[in-house]
Amino acid sequence: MDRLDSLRTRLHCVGQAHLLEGVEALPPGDVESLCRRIESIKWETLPELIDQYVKNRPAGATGEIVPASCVTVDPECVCDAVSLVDAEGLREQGETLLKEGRVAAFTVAGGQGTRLGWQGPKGTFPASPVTGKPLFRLFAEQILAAQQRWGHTIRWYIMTSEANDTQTRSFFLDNRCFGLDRRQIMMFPQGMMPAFDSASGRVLLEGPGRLAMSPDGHGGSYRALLRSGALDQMEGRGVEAISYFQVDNPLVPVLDPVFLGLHIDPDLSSGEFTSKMVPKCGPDEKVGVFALRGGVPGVVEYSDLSREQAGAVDASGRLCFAAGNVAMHIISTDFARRVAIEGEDPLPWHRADKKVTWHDPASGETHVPAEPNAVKLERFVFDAMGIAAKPAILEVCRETEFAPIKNASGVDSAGSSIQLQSDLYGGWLEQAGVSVPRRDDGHVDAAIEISPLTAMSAEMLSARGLPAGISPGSVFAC
Ligand code: UD2
Repeated sequence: MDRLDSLRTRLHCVGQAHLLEGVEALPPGDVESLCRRIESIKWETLPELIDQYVKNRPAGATGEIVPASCVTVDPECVCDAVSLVDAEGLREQGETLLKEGRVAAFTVAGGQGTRLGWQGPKGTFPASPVTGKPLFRLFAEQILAAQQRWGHTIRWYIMTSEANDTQTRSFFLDNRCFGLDRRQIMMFPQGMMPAFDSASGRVLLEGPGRLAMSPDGHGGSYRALLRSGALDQMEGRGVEAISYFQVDNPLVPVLDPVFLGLHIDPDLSSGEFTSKMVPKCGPDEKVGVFALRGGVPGVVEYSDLSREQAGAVDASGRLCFAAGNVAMHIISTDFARRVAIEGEDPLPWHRADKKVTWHDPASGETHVPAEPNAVKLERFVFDAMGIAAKPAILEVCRETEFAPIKNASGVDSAGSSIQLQSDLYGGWLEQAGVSVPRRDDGHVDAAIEISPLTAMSAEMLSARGLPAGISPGSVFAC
């Protein structure tokens, strides 16, 4: 009873006493998990957050925005905002990091994947064009290939969430970790945040004794890396650079030596936070863009760009705000630790208005809202860019690195991703002398898949054992 009384007092002080209403009627197991959940939340910090982000809409960021400067290794991509750097020099530096085991792979896989409508962790989604390999297997094969190439074990960290942690672990065990050593993989769940009633700021219950909670955004990864002991483990094993990527992109280069080389080049970067971008394919593409706001670098979400800003072009006709965020970053372990512990709130929260089914403890009724009734708060990983002394941004080629699977159909769906993967691998086969069928629109007219264990680039694909040609509408995997 002491425990409940002390929680009641704590909640009362912050206007959330309703959460323990009717608690006496709950089975003891439910009371225990409710208490544990309540104890996991820093209630003292909530009134200010609720005032700032829930009851009031945070004022939009102020300050003029200007395009961020980027670098490229492709002379054809050079323009006012993008300058040329030497690929070979950077590759050599990055390869040294890989050979010395100073890099870890890090996948953020805690999201709920609601847009895709897949029942299960997104990483279990069958993503490759011919054999339907799940996203996690595709990343694992890249890690295996990288280990063979650079001769060092590469540790893989995966951030899950409460909702998918158990399923994700079982999937890896059922698949024997896709050939990796179980000990080189570490999974940890990210933090959770309560959902708030938009009008009152009260934390919502999703059912009797159960708070409505959701993951705290990929920006929660800094704290999750620290709390889970992942950062300590990395540093103990000499890892200095974290290669961060999202779970939704089957083409992501998990470990890119040129990108790593840029990150540690003292002339080009402070070695804290380095990002990749691809030029937006049009003003309406729904990706955030790298920009400086009031002189501070960061990502401006597409929804925060005005129509004029999104459509503005420079003298050469190129979009001014073109640097699309593909969510690939290199983060140093030192920097991640600093962001995780710096002050109370080093990163801002972002508000999302959502429909959340809620239980009223006073009436015992459950309400299913027709309109958004709740606010969820998330942090974004790239907001730490503004804390880095000199973040660098590398322009890369969309066709070789970006084919995300986010939606059930249309743009950024499994269908569009499979076409993009086939287009890329078809191009590799053509470079190796294979005749590949193409439709009038230029897309490859076949499903083609090349495992990272066979080749990680066109140059690494040997013509030996390849067919002379592929028939239209057929499938080919190697
Ligand atoms: C993200 C970027 C967008 C663009 C795009 C490129 C944000 C806010 N926007 O949009 O600018 O670059 O990607 O593909 O990032 N995740 C977690 N925990 C969470 C929330 C997300 O692990 O609490 C993971 C999720 O599993 C996924 C990734 O973060 O791997 C992206 O999350 P998203 O789907 O919310 O972001 P998206 O695709 O709208």
